[in-house]
Amino acid sequence: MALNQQTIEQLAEYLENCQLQAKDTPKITDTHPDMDWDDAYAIQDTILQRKLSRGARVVGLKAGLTSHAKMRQMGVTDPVFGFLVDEYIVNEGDTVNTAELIHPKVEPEIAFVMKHALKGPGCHIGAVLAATDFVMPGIEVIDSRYRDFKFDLKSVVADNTSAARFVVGGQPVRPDSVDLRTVGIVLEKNGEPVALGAGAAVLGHPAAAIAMLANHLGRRGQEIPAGSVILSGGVTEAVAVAAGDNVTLRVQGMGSVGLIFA
Ligand code: 0L1
Ligand code: MG
Repeated sequence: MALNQQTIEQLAEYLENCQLQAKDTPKITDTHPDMDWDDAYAIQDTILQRKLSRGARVVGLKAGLTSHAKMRQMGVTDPVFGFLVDEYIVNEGDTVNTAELIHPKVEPEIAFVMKHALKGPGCHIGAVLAATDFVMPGIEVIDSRYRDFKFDLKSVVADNTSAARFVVGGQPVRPDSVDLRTVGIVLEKNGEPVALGAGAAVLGHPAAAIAMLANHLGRRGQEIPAGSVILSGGVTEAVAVAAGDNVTLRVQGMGSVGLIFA
């Protein structure tokens, strides 16, 4: 690690305050160019510890930047991983208060809910499907704390991969009842389709993102707990939203899920 413990704690407090106060910042590698991957995940872990100490509960995990469309949009080449806590949950059809966010965007995702724990290394798509209880449509609301979404991957990891809100819903289905590669998705904003795609846009198969997450955690001595909800990453590029917008995600054979922004 390149940063000392005090700097990691200061950066975690700073970034979490940016989230809680909805204020943006230049990316933290501008002032800490030597920050390494362990530092980045240590800052993310410290943000999680801060939330847990105030009574938050971990409800799941997320993989981000898992489609070429997203990677191209953000000018990066690798997936990243983050946590989901209860303060990010929005119920189906509920309203998201944009005053609590900086510059929200929505991502259409396939969410996995795990029946069994999953531990890497060596985790593959088959192991993911065997451990999955059901899959369902999910919309992630991302809100990078970095000004104009200008960042590098380490800064994004430290910022818990821009996680802000998410909703899951629609019609959950067993993973063996659907071909997650060919399943079609339509994201609508204010009744108009704004992004279209198929599951294979996510690393060839959305379960591959979950396997990557399990292998990433395995290298850190951690696992995906049973019961977790996991967002496998945006199928398309992210779409900016503002107060007054409503967003619906339709996933073939899995119904739809929606959110309103006020
Ligand atoms: O969930 C995601 O794919 C977002 C990862 C972080 C990058 C961004 O803010 O777009
Ligand atoms: Mg996402």
